[in-house]
Amino acid sequence: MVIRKKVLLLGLLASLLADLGIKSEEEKEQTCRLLGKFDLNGYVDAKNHSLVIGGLFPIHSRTIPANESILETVSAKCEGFNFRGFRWMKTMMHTIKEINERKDILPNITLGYQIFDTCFSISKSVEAALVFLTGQEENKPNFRNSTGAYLAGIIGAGGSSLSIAASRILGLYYLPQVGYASTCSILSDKYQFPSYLRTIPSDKSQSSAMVKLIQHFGWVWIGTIAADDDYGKYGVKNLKEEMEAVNLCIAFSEIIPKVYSNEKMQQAINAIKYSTARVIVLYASDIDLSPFVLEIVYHNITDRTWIATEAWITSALIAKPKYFPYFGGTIGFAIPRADIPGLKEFLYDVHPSKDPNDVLTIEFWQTAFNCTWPNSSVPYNIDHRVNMTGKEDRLYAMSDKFCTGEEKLEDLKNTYLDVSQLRITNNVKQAVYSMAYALDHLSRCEEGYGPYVPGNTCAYIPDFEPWQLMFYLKTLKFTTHNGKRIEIDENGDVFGYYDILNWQLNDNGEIAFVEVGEYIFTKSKFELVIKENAIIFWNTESSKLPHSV
Ligand code: TCR
Repeated sequence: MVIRKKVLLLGLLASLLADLGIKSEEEKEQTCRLLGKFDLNGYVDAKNHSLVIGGLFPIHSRTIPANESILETVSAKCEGFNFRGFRWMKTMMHTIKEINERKDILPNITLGYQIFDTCFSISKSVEAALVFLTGQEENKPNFRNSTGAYLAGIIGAGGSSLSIAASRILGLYYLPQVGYASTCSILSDKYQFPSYLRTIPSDKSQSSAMVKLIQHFGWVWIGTIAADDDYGKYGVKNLKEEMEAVNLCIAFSEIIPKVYSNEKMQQAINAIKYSTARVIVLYASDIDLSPFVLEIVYHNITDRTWIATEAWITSALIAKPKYFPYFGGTIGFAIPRADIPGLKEFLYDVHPSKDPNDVLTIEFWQTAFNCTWPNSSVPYNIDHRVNMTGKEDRLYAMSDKFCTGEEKLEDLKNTYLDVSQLRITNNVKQAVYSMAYALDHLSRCEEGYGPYVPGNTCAYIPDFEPWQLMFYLKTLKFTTHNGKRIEIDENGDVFGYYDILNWQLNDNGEIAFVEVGEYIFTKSKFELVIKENAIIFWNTESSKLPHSV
């Protein structure tokens, strides 16, 4: 495995001009500097493989606003190590390893990977999409073959806005992209996103489920808070349309800013404070939600019932006992949980001494154990947002203690190692499997009986065209390791079900996600069931079901 610390890439334009021999060396140099360089962290394992699968994961939570000259660097640095994203990424590696060991899928081919950190940002996702397509060598755009192995397709990216941005570029080439967490309804539009598919249901289903939940409990007036991105905005838009259709009312509709703005944040807080609506839908990823949660605590806003989307319902960032007075009783949706055999051992197999260039593992270790790895250049816990809000409770305290390498992962209570709530993680696994099954089907094609007309021809590994693989992905059906069916429809979508979870405090003082019902949806059936004997915790003064009028 090669750890790709810095990917240097000239802009596509510069490369093309240079290839055409239009510029002198000096001019070329100038163009490079003007276009800047891409600086992506990630992992590549392409040697000895004919095919690689690309991956995009949010291993950091945000980019740092650059104050250097734009001519020097256009690629932002990142901060806020994201343990959950790190686990998702490792799951992709683990799944590829598993597939390579299997004799029944792609028996004569071993897959490699090329994975980048998106830092949960659109800019990094776009950079990565360009690198996937053009390669990393200066002046040499190398379509889909930049690692020396052919790129089959891409897994990711995490958030909808990132997948949308990447997809607009990848879609131009019809390069298959299988999402594991991007749920925005517009990604189903094949006119705009012809090569996007996913192993997670569209938010259209979740918004319908929410309306059913609201009706079930007899609430009428609902507040909504959305993240300032495609996920939040389209999610709330769908919800509003569905609510209006059944005569439910929106009391207020506010946005959580992406880049911290006290003014915008206070607008949202005031809406919550002064509205009589006691039930509020929060449509946001957990990463975007944490500054908002701190505001709720700061303003001591209690006696509200929050309806959670699947993006934060089981998030360790939000589900902390100290937030329980404010967020206890939260009710919402989660995609099904799964166990993944062998993953735990794979996750534990991580140590910074294995490779001094593995900056992500070093940062993982430093952040997890609150220490500094000796002689490493990896910055420890820089956090610019803390200084901006003044309210952030730091995730980890600063420490000038050195790491010894003897720290024990077993002693750690950390999201990365928590395999009790594998939901998106399982989607990552299934996304990788989708790609592998499609490749497997492609590889089993018999000339003369193939799918492409005229001539019923076949495509061959490794140098097939992206659309030839899309053909197999678009109609893919398979059974997962835990016996679930995955059937991708013509829009790249899947059906499934949500668990309905309620936040309660268990005897150990931890937050328990108690299953109180489920929402099942297939082509013909949409059904919400709240268990008859379910005991739901409501965070109201009377502990009774809240009214929201
Ligand atoms: N769709 C969100 C992102 C997201 C997410 C998550 C992020 C979902 N679930 C869990 C972190 C953890 C669902 C989007 O932007 O589409």
